[in-house]
Amino acid sequence: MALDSEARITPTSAHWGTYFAEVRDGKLIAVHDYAKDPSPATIGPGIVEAVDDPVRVRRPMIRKGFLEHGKDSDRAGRGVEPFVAVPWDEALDIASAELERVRNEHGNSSIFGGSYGWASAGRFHHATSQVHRFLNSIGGYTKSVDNYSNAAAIVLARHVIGDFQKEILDQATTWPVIAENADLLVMFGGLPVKNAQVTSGGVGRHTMYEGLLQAQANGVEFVSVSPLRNDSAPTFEAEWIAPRPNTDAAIMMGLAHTLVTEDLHDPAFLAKYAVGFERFQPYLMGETDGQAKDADWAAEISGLSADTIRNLARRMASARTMLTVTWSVQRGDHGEQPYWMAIVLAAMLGQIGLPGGGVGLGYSSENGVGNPVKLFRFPALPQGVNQVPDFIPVARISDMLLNPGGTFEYDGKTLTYPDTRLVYWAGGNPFHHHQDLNRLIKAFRQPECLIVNEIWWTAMARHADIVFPATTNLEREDVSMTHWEPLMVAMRKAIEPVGDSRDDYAIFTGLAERLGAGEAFTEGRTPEDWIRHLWNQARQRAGEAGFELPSLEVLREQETAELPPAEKEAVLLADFRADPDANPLSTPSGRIEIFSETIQSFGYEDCPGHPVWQEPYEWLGSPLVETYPLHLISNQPRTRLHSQLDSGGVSRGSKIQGREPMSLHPDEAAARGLSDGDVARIYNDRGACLAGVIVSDAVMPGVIQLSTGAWYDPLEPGVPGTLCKHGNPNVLTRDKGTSSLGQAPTAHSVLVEVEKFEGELPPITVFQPPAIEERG
Ligand SMILES: Nc1nc2c(c(=O)[nH]1)N[C@H]1C(S)=C(S)[C@@H](COP(=O)(O)OP(=O)(O)OC[C@H]3O[C@@H](n4cnc5c(=O)[nH]c(N)nc54)[C@H](O)[C@@H]3O)O[C@H]1N2
Ligand SMILES: Nc1nc2c(c(=O)[nH]1)N[C@H]1C(S)=C(S)[C@@H](COP(=O)(O)OP(=O)(O)OC[C@H]3O[C@@H](n4cnc5c(=O)[nH]c(N)nc54)[C@H](O)[C@@H]3O)O[C@H]1N2
Ligand SMILES: [Mo]
Repeated sequence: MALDSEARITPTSAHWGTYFAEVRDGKLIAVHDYAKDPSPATIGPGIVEAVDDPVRVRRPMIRKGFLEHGKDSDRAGRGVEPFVAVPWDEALDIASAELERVRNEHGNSSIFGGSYGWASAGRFHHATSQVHRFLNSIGGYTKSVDNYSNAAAIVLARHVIGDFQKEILDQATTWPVIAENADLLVMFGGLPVKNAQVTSGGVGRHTMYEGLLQAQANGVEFVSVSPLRNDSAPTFEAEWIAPRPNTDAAIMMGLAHTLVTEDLHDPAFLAKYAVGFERFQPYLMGETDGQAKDADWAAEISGLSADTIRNLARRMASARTMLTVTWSVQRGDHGEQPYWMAIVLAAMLGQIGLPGGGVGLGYSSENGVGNPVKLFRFPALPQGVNQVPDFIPVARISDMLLNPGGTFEYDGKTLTYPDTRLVYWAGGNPFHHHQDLNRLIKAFRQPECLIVNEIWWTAMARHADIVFPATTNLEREDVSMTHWEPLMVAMRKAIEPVGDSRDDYAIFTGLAERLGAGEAFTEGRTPEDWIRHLWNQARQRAGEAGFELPSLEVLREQETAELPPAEKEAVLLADFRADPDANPLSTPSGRIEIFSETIQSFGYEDCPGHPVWQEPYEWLGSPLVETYPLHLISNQPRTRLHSQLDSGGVSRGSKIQGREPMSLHPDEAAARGLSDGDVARIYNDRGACLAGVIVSDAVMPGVIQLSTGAWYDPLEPGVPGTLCKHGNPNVLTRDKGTSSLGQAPTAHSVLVEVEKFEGELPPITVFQPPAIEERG
């Protein structure tokens, strides 16, 4: 669409929505929401300032010490020394020589290319797909498995209920069915609408909020079990139950115990659809360890009253109840347990497979969960074959770098950490996503070479030896097509690449050609050829599935296309309920496993054969509260996606004196002399950061809330334990797996203390580029 001779409006897609970019004189001046979206995200406009801001990486950069000494450089210079700007050819030569050296001297398993991260929307220019394809084309790499979002659930679910993605999330009962049939939603972690702004790969219509409104209009009642009142939007008038964080498994056991003692559970359902209740029941009733897991016991642990727990159990048993659990609840120590226990509790209620009843694991964690959409297998960039068998569970990265040759447990296997010499990252930010950043800094000093493709000077780019400047999706053509989302978007190039940036495909082509793998990587295709190739594959699969997608030309003309509606309304595990013999689960027994012989056989003390209550390493019931009395909830930010667009206007507009906002209860604030607008220092033994204060009774006492995603901004770069001036919570979190089973991240189990920051406020420097030297 053309406005006048200088203005153009072109469609694009982001993980948080579909947008129309308005460009004048080659500059992005606005992004407009998609007209058919009933609840556009607040995140979108952040790109307008960020796309060409001072912290864009504009040219290839090499850390000074690395340019001078290569693999023998002082690696403590990472994140400290200045960078030197070098021409593209020279940077590509240096990087490819390092890749060549490492694969010859140490083998491809010494290249870590896990490269976790959300990257950007767009099927072709998906940075993590690109880096994996590239590394496979040169002989392979050590990869990572699972994710930071729901890794404990992924590993647990395959043993106890089925494949987490394909059989649980993809089949989740849809919002219209819930609105139509449920009486009661009991929401562990609430259902924060802020998180449903996002679906990985793109969103057309944000439907989750609408779904909740519809449910409310139909008289559905809401109970939110969460440390934060606003995890259920005020509109829904949910009853707010605020337990100590990380005590959900105990609360669910208290509910389960009440069901048994009051004869409210469903033995017929358990007998027909589950195995092992008889091996769990003695633990629940206290026959095995002398401790009944009754409501009084759960009240003691959670800080709730026993009556609250008993009444909730009765209410759940007397209505069509959907039990929902956000992914956050398993992102804590022993995170497998609340998820397993939620499945057991729902099985005891006997409503699994009924419309509007049973269990939902991840509603609101992305808009896509429960979105009524036709399931369609969109094509993806082929990754090739990885010849290296080594892998790590994704959150074990620091462990891997610090313990080459060391062994660890994961899902019944004893595995060995490879000896990592080179790390390649594209499309992710470990200084956002990983826990215990001071430990991560030490870990990143181990490899001989660290290469990063980045758009902005994130802390990850600042800690690299070689940085290649990457484009944003507004600087390239693409097509967005993604899971859980019916809308496909022709993403158009709106502006020229900023500075000397290139897309990841061009960067990897340059490297692959130097390493004799040019043809293997590109298959002779230009980006336009690839986009057409992928789109044509989608069209072919559509034909096989009995519907049509337009040609690429027509798609670009009409800007978007939509999948046909789903054939039937999804009700999770309805087929299993109808006939469990004909439609068994993919678990070993084909049934819901309340007791898992497989998990029991692993012999893990930290994850035995049935759900148990085990204390998290840090929680409000641990002795550590005498030193660190506050539980930190570092949940997802409302104003951005993780660390993306933190330098843009929307995110920066939310800061207090330039710091990330932190909310705490009026009593906690008063005890520390804190008021709205102050700056506080949050600290524990692992680190410290500053944050801006919001005093709010929407946070329970004993808890503080500081979202993830403020860019790491160290007061003294390179000094372990130094203050983060800006408010990155991962200087405080602990780097430990959920258990030997899942080895998933545990960002939500951390205690801290807070004090007023009285000194002179150090300026935020992370939104300026690092020191850059010119040569010659
Ligand atoms: N404390 C705490 N920590 C957490 C969480 C928490 O709840 N609490 N949540 C965890 C979860 S669930 C997740 S998923 C992770 C998210 O962690 P990440 O996915 O690593 O976070 P992002 O900020 O999305 O990082 C993506 C990076 O890719 C870059 N990028 C975007 N597009 C492109 C591109 O086209 N090319 C290249 N080369 N780069 C690109 C962006 O600039 C950005 O720096 O964080 C985890 N960390
Ligand atoms: N705007 C925005 N949306 C996002 C993202 C983003 O960065 N920005 N990230 C996306 C990604 S990658 C993911 S994985 C999802 C994550 O989705 P979630 O994991 O569901 O998101 P969180 O915001 O971490 O947590 C939701 C709420 O759970 C509560 N909670 C935390 N710990 C506990 C606990 O122990 N017990 C109980 N009962 N409640 C607890 C917190 O109060 C928190 O607000 O969000 C996605 N959506
Ligand atoms: Mo995530």
